[in-house]
Amino acid sequence: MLTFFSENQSVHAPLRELNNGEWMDFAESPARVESILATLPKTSTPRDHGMGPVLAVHDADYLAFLQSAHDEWLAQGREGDAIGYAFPVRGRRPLRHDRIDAQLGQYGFDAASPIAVGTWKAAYWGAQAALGALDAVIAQGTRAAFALCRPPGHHSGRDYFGGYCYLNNAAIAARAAEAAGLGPVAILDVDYHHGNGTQDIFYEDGRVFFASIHADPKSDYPYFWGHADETGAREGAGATFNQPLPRGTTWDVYRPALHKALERIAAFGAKILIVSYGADTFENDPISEFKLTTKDMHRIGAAIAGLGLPTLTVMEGGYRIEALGRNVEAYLTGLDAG
Ligand code: SP5
Ligand code: ZN
Repeated sequence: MLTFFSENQSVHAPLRELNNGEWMDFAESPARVESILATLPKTSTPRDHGMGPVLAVHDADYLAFLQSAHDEWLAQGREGDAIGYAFPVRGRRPLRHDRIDAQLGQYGFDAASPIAVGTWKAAYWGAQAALGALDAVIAQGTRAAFALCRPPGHHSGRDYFGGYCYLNNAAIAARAAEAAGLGPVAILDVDYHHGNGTQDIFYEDGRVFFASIHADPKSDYPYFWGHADETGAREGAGATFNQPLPRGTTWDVYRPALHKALERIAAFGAKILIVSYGADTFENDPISEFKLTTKDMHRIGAAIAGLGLPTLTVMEGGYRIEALGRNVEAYLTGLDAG
């Protein structure tokens, strides 16, 4: 499988995150990439596609904030990683703030996604990895390609970060695919957590279908999105398909949901598929509660390949580092075997 990754992505290394009222080691660590790279034969460095494709998804003020946030944090006398702690209740009028804490609240939606010294550079190159993998699907006519995106992207919306995500790699690739005339695009999100950022970006867009299978937001992060009655709005009505599943989900519960999602994608008439792949559905994931095995990862890949669509996979979550490489490998092998 053609894989895209830039060493620049590893300069994002926050120290810790707030979890259940306590500090814990940052789960989305650079070691994740080492585990995955160890199982992949060879990776390509993406070329620089510039800011154009990023601006096609994200708000310009938000991008300016992301680029300067850590410098601003230091300039305002702080040390270490920038973390917000005050978030405006929805409906407050949008004020322009100079205070870094206010900006972190304005653009972030949780206290678990620090902005560290290398965050912008890593996020930028993570998005470039997605664009490089898309190039491979387009130009070289490859049926499947893999973008080893890190940091992940699916929790990031047009003008917000959260859930370890700063730029929405899947959405950036989807817009670029549309611009290249490859649409209609479908995005299938199989990370344990609901892809709220991706959903938001395409919620009123009927040309991009978004299907997600995830832990029920009644019990799990990100809580405020991902419920089954969120099905899209306006032109996007009917083009969002959420299947929340209970904690403890095993393959016998997951499989029918996956097939339903694939049926809907086929019925939509997608010509290209982007998969947001998270290995945090794994039975031993430290922050998640599904019970899928490494063998099930292979089955997910094979079922997706059954659609017969050109497929770009972007990496999202997965935090059991010792097993992460094997899980990604199993998924990609399944995708290749079809
Ligand atoms: C890309 C991605 O997978 N982001 C996930 C972000 C989750 N952040 C907060 C999760 C809180 C989980 N707390 C459970 C602790 C179990 N010991
Ligand atoms: Zn996740």
